[in-house]
Amino acid sequence: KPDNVRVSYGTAGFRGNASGMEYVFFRMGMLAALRSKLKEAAIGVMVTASHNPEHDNGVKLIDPQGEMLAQSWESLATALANVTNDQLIEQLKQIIDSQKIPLSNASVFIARDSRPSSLSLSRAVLDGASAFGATCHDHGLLTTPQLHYILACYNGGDIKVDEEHYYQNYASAFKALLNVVSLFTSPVTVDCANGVGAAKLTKLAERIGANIIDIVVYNDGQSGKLNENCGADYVKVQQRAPAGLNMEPFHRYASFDGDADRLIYYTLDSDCNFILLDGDKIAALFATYIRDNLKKASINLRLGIIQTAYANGNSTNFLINQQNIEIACTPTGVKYLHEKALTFDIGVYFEANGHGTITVNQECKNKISAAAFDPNKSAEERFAAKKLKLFLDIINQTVGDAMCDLLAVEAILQDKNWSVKEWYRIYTELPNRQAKVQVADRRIIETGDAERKVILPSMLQPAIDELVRKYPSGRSFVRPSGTEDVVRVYAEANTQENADDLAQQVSLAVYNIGGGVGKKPLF
Ligand code: NG1
Ligand code: ZN
Repeated sequence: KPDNVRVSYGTAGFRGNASGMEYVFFRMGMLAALRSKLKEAAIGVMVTASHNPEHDNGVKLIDPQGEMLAQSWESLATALANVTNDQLIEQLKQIIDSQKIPLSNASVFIARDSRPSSLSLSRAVLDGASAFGATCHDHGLLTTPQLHYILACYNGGDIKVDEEHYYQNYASAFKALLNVVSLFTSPVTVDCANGVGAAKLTKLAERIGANIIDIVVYNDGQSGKLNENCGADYVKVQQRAPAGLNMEPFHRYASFDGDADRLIYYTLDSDCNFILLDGDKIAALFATYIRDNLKKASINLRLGIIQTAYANGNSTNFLINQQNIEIACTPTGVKYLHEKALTFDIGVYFEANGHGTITVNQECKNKISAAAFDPNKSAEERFAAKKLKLFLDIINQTVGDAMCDLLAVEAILQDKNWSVKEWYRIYTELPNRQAKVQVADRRIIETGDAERKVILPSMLQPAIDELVRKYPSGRSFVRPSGTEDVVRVYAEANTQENADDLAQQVSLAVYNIGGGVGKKPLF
């Protein structure tokens, strides 16, 4: 472990430049083994830095049911990663004592994305876990959601589960739904960010069959660099297509990120304007589809959508005012969204960047399945219940899964006989802009109200409020990033010019009041 380096387990585990991080991966292997002993179940460790550049890497632990590591263990992970080599044994003893970890067996599932550094870093995890006598299952290259799925199935009793099982499960769920909805097959082009998703999506598409869904893989990693000028984050933040992609109006395009847990769609309109269909729009499509089928099936369940402050203001208006669907807002980070989603019978959660899924509790799933065969219901009601059941089977409930979400979007569009045009027209986004500001210490910025207001430094929120007032439909907020050493700025307004202007002004306020360093943010 290098001296004077501090790392912390953030919203997506540990992340940073891959070189010199081996000790973190080794120690997380050990921690995973301890957690496995405590939970008496297999624990997952994913080696990926998601949408970050190729030279970065990261590691996160996955709890037995495929959920994120319990928050109470994040601080243990941070403490273990930061002690010196001399203190390591003592720190491990402390964790073992304080958590009352039994001397039982341990089982650790490991997978990695396609970064050049991932193989050796996943070996460091294996070494750490083996040091505690854990039985290690190295699943090699997988998408993050595939590892979540395999782990949850294994701990649920299916000890033979493997990657192939994932494809068979979702391919048959998709085919079952398409058997009951009308068929139309225009191709969808998917930019896989030159990441692990390319090979995996190809396998899934093969299992479904080209006669049922025509998936064209773009950026398959054969030549381009991971996440460079491509991928979901690039397309969302830059609001433009991946480099080199030749687009045609109204064709469906989608992008994954580097570990395939994010999905966004885009197209061109008839004037060749770039149209983005982001996580908010996917959530709106899913939620309205579920709501409509619940209604048609006369099933009464509590449906909610969970967003973050990054959700476009017009998506929130559309869902609340036009669709009458319940909405909740949480801080950024999937763990918060997921937790909130579980408080509804059916929870649809998405970050605007395209990470999201649907949660349904088992009792509600049973209720929907039973309604599909209920002789007291009409044929229409039973049909809607059946479709809803089959639709929910396509969803990976453990975590946002770009491949499953892609199938779910495709299925809904087919069922509604919608082109991408009808979908993007459900509401029109307010123009928006994201920006980053470098400050000396981003931790001096504290936020509240699900990150929509700055609490400290106290001068900053009044300054933002004053700027926002100048722009029609203006809204802006700032927060310290959990994965990069920057303060993030978000702004939206009635025109793109105004949104850009507001983002610029708020960035300057952050720079001036929040201790900016380097060049003043000008764009
Ligand atoms: P930070 O860096 O905390 O903004 C980013 C995303 C999150 C989440 C994490 C984990 C934005 C604005 N933020 O977090 O939504 O996906 O990465 O990957 O997209
Ligand atoms: Zn990701």
